[in-house]
Amino acid sequence: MDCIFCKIIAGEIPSPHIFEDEACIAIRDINPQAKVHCLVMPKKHIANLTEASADPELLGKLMAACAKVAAQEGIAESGYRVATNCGENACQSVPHLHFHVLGGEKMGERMS
Ligand code: DGP
Repeated sequence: MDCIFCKIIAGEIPSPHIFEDEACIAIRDINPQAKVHCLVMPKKHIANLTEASADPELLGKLMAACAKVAAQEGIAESGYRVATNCGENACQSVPHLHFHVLGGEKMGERMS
């Protein structure tokens, strides 16, 4: 499958895995939109949140991983934002589910 995140997970495209467990990995976003901007993604190819809703156990693991990554990055106390873009109107650009973990600075109140 021609999926850039599957290639990063497989190590075919270099991008340090800053976190890894049995279900997911985390990397730093190539185009950071905050001082800390990481991406948490399942090892298994799943297109987006709609598709992942069939596997709530996996979604729980991904949310727990987001919190672990935030702690590892030192932003758990100061606060952070977790977001996922799902589909065209949300401007999802990589069709492999990923959660953005953003923080390290004060962010805007608006989500859109
Ligand atoms: P989204 O627009 O929600 O699908 O976010 C995709 C994010 O993935 C975007 O913020 C940039 C990031 N990204 C795309 N390609 C790469 C890559 O090759 N390496 C890394 N580290 N991040 C990437």
